[in-house]
Amino acid sequence: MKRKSPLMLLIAIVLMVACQPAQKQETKATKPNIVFIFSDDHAYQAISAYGGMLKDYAPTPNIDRIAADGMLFNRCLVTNSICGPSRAAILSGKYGHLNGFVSNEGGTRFDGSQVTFPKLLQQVGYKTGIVGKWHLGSEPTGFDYWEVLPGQGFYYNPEFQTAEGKHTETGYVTEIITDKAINYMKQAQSEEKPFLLMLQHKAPHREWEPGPNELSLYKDVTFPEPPTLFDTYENRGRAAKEQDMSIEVTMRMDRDLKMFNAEKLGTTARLNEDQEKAWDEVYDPIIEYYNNAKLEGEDLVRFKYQRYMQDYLACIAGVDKNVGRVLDYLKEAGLEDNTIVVYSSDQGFYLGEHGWFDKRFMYEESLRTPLLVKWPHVVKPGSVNGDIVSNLDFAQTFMEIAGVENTTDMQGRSFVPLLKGETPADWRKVHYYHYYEYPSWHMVKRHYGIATERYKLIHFYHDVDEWEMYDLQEDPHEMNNIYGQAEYADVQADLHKRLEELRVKYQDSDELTDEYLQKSLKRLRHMK
Ligand code: SGN
Ligand code: CA
Repeated sequence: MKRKSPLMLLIAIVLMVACQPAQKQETKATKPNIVFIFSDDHAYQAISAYGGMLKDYAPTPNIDRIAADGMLFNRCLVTNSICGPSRAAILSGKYGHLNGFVSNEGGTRFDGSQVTFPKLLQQVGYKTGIVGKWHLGSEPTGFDYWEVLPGQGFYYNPEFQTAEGKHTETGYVTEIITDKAINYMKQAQSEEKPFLLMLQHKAPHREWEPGPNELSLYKDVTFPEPPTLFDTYENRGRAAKEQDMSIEVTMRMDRDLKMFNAEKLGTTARLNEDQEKAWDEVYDPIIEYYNNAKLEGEDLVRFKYQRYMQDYLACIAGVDKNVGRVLDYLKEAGLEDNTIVVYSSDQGFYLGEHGWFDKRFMYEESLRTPLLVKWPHVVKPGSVNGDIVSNLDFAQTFMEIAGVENTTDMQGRSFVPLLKGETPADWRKVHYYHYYEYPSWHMVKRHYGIATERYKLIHFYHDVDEWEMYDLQEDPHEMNNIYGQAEYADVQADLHKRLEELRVKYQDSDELTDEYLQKSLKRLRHMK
């Protein structure tokens, strides 16, 4: 056998050593990590970077850091304001009528065999991971690591599901999810691969159970009331009048507001002895006050609103603190420069506007979701964008960032140009929406519609056949349905035309809707 000369060997070794790290360096330098932090039911009204009346009462300094270092989107609109459908749209880049997931209820399971953006990122060398709320029925696909909450998940001592099965952990869900996310990033960094992390919180979803460190944070704070807290739904149709999501009627004194007179109900019953002791120290005096006060009418609604805000915003304080932990970790680990951080929520939420909690309606508070993006050296710090973007765009945006050539039939559009401060001339000026889940929780009637920068046209088509139209410039709180008013006839005709165009563009139709109503929604129950 012919032996290699020592010189040749040396050259070979030098070449190997010189080339390998350079290659890795290049992958790392050209492919940024993506950290997608996603919470459940986080209203933009409860993020101080968005301004608004709660900003000084319940600030979110860590989420605000993302806006200060990056871009805040003022009009990110969802395709369907409800959990599973939002998540399915994000993964697939398609509306529910095409990805098959139109409703949380009715036994729908996300078809994990379809194309999703995490699968495409894997193909270009990304490590992909998801931890936290999933809520899509089937097991996650397209992830190298997944550890999710079964169903809605629990706040205290949550269960997690992995490919191996379920296990329970002790502690508070927002903190545990963050611990797991940081561990995942450590692991990914040691593998020297660019990574995608989907860090999906349960908080601040109903029943709004604050963590041990935030339990007493707002207990003595009185929050300002929204001007529409006592809305009577005049000048609107039956959908707004017949919903079941009001603070007055629907919100439960015990499970939602924790005014338990006997043993704890619902998920609060999961507290262990120590957790319960800390809990009772905070809630017992409030329960005592409530029992003595014998509140009625508007006073009772006001009390409920304050209780709701105290708990909801305390859950968010926990999320915010843990967002801070992630940002700090990225910095300490030297990952900050090459990591994009996105903060968003599955939809918006009512914080007493129109007298409501929950979401579902195409009205502004639930149609709009927060979106903040930090991308060092690309996004100008402190920038604000007012273009219409959507959760439908997230997949293609992440694909462009990761360098995936888009050969899919996804329905969104990458907003990377917007992040670079250059809105294309043909960027969308109108957004299409479709909500299906009725009859079901909160009894919001099925509707579809469009939103432009200034107007909305909405068709409630089931149970009723009613149109609503709003002029957001004249009527930002959407209190006055102008559909059919003579002075808006031209605008109305134009909106109808654009609605039809979008239904064709996105391939939605009455026939498809009927098919879904018969198939996946026939088991929807009235759960009042
Ligand atoms: C639960 C809540 C509802 C909520 C749905 C959907 N009820 O059923 O208030 O609208 O989730 O929320 S609760 O009594 O269980 O709190 S979603 O975020 O998953 O879409
Ligand atoms: Ca949600």
